[in-house]
Amino acid sequence: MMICKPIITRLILLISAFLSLPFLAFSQNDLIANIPSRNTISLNGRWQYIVDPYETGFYDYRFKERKEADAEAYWSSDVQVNKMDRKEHGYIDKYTLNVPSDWNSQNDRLYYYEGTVWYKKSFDYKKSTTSNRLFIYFGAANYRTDVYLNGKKLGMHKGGFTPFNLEIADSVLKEKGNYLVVKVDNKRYADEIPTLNTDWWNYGGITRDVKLVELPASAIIDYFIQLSPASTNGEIEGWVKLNNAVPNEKATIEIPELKVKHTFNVNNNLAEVKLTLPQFQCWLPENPKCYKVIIKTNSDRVEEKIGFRTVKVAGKSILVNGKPVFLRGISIHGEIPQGKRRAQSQSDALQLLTWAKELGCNMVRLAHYPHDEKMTRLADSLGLFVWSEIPVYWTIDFSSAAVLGKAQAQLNEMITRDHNRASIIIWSVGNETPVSDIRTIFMKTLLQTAKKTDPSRLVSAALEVDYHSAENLRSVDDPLGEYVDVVSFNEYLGWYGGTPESCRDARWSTRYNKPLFISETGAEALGGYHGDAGTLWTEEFQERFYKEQVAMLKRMPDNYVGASPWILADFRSPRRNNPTYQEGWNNKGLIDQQGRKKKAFYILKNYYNQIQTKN
Ligand code: GCB
Repeated sequence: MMICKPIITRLILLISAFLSLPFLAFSQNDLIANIPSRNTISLNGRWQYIVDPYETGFYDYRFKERKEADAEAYWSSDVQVNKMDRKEHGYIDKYTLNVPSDWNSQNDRLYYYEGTVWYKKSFDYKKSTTSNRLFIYFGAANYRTDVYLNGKKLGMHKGGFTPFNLEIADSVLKEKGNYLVVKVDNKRYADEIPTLNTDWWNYGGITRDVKLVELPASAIIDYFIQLSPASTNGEIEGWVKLNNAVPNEKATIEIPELKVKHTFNVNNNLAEVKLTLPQFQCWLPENPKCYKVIIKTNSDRVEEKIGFRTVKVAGKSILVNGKPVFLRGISIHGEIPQGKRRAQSQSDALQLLTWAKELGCNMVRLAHYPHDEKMTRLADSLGLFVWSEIPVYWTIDFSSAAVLGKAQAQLNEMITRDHNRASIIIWSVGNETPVSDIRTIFMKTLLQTAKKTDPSRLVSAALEVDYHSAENLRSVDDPLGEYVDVVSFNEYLGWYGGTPESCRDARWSTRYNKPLFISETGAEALGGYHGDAGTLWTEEFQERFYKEQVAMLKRMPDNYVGASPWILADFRSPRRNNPTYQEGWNNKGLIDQQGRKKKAFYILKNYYNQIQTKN
């Protein structure tokens, strides 16, 4: 009997969905949580580099992967010892790049580059105690990263927006002159995440911090200290995960300001945490109260500030701390338009989130991939709800179990890094994925993985809308609606189809009895280009678009819980090639390429101010 391929694929996906486990692991070690609270040595700064479009440092002339000891591999020493040593690679100070940063914005030769760049850094390191373990930690590097120390491979990671750490064995480490080489490759592939096609620039490089991290032999690897979703009275249900726990180990949680101190037994490297907070202030955007929480074992100690709040869906509302909230949001790319570059620093995060605050937001949708950890930590302290997303964008290969594994790996890394952030209320598993049975199984699996990994938050995905012309009705019918907590959709009525005035009689609904969120809407305007509101690309046209949208938003059905229009600031996109008004930019920003506010900024701000005053 012939079994057709789609059935086999569906079966594989179903089994993996059932197991809800990644098929392949893409980072070799468990992620270490809360790096800022660890003993670290920064490796940021200038790194020497080699641009290697043919990957000569990785493959030999037969295009076979080079052996570890191959002297021509770019992880091997570039030092010429004898005058007859032929070295066809070398790291010199004439060629250096800043880390963290994308490479495209640092050098004109790399503006459009997609491929391999080798980075090299030397460092000295003396262990303080012999029992300490040492790791190298990358906040993110896009997309595939291969790490070598003193000619030995430490590991490989895939995924351009999530952190990873690799252990450095004592046998590899030297006190002086460690030779660290990192191969970063940002080529796009059909079976990666994101895939070949996106509407944002594929910035390459080591885009986030690099650090050496010291851990004791028996260490706290991760912990989850959150109110249980059902909590009405400060009940915390969580866990502390250890690595190499000693027999009879115990984990203590302390919150000094609340005079909380509880100790829990550790079994199989895990302590289950159950405690009730005495009277405390809930975290909310209006009062982003965070408490210092100390997690201790006999040999390890970490601390950080954690806010406590509940979030759940009840009927058509999102309830935070038991009360309905309306999300005055904005979508954000991790880019600084004035620098034509990725956002990478604390001041970049402050710039983006301050703009969102000025707009009157209480929520940001961090699109379309996990942003720098500095963003989510700052959202905690500034008081902004966060939607955080993995780059399952458009036409991923939904029929592949291996691709599902890659998506799950990124999802796990995103959640692990940020599952103690009060600001994050929604994990999103993707954006505008085309409806099909196989896609729905794939996405449903991701939603279930997110829920299983973190039951304390909502799950969603940005969906598309169906148009029923007979009733002039636009509705979200996507079968994935059944599995999300919040039905979110992107609509561009008046930009992609219709005129802004089409909004006047547009009706919206969903067949799911759930909260309805507009994850995108927007129109382009070239900053500083003025004319009448009937001329496309002018700020006046964008302003007209927003006026009509806002009037429509005021008439949305009663399950409408908010919006995150597209987008805070203009961003680079290779798909936007109008030679006069785009030139490689998506100009739907409310803030332009120079960082100036466009006219439409004030229309949305006004709407948000009105809602705020009404509430
Ligand atoms: C969308 C996508 C977003 C695009 C935007 C646009 O629906 O989700 O990534 O950039 O539209 O500008 O067309």
